[in-house]
Amino acid sequence: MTAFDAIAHRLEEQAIELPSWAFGNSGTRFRVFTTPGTPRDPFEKIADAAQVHKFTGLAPSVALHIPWDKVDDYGVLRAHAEERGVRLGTINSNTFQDEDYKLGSLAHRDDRIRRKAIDHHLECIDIMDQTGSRDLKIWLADGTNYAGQDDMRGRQDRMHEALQEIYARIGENQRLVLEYKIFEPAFYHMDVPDWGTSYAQVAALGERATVCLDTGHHAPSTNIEFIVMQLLRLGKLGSFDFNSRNYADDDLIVGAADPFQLFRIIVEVIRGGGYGNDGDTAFMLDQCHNIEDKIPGQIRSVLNVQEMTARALLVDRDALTEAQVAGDVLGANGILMDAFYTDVRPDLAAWRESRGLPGDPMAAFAESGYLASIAAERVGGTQAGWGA
Ligand code: LRH
Ligand code: MN
Repeated sequence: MTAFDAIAHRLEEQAIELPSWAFGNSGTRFRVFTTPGTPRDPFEKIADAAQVHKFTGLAPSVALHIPWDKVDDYGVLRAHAEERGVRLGTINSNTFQDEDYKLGSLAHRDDRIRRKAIDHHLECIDIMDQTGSRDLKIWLADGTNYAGQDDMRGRQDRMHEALQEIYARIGENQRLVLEYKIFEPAFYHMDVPDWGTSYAQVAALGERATVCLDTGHHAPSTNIEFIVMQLLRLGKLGSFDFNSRNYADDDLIVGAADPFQLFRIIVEVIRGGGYGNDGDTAFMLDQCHNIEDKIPGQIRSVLNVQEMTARALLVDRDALTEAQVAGDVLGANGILMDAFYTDVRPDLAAWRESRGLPGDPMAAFAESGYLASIAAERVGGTQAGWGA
């Protein structure tokens, strides 16, 4: 097996984008619980996100969601972020909370409603020009609840036309990433339900249109790393929304529910040339900390990704290929399992300290007293949430 020292330099290439909405309140239809000190605006969300980067060195950018993170001057927000050592990242559109979008947005039959949804995306690109963001991430809640409710073919064609107009506005150094999801909030069909549909739609747009893979958006027992392999093979894996789940789109901490799956996914990212400086696949988290503290939840999340990345980098590729060529079934599997079962935590702690970072970021953040200070400061106002 490869030694940790032989791969440590590759860990420098890791950058994981944090979702601004993970720092606000989130929940389920049953309850959205609150937490003292929860941010009340995008400035406070970014201040909290900057804490994650301060203690881990892993999270240099923050994704925004529009209109949840709408501000008067994005230049001021950008400066606020950069003063705290982070930058503004992916701009996420939102056509799933307006009354007009009850029966869809870009796939809607009504010209006025499609126009409204397209204009929202054009506004998001205007914001990208101000924030310096590269990616426009589009996730559509569009779909139907009952068979026959609408013509699925017509919806695909309308969505394609709308995406074409949006793509035409995407700048030279910008990308459109289309996220798919198998169900919810629609419960019969989603208009972008799987990687194949997202691929078909983005391939028809152009090279700066790619697929976003949210790890919580598949049917149970889907081999997600196979999809990762295929999208990298096709040159269309633009980004990940990392989280974990036991049942549906649970949006739990990445690696919490199934660390081995996270390991297998990252093995395919590395093998497929999508990791770090090798490729162009953005790593983003997309999670909701419904009951646990949000900043520690994000710190734990980026550390989980780093840990599984270190284990995946330890895979002895030459020995693995040799075993695969030889048809050595258990030998090949054993080589992968050796890497997965290697406890890299002590090496990672020492490696962090060698770079001036705390060996145990969770403990260091807890000792910083930051949570108590924001709980004391952030009194009054309205805590941020999904505004649903
Ligand atoms: C949809 C989704 C999408 C976001 C939202 C916050 O389930 O994964 O990425 O816009 O969560
Ligand atoms: Mn997502």
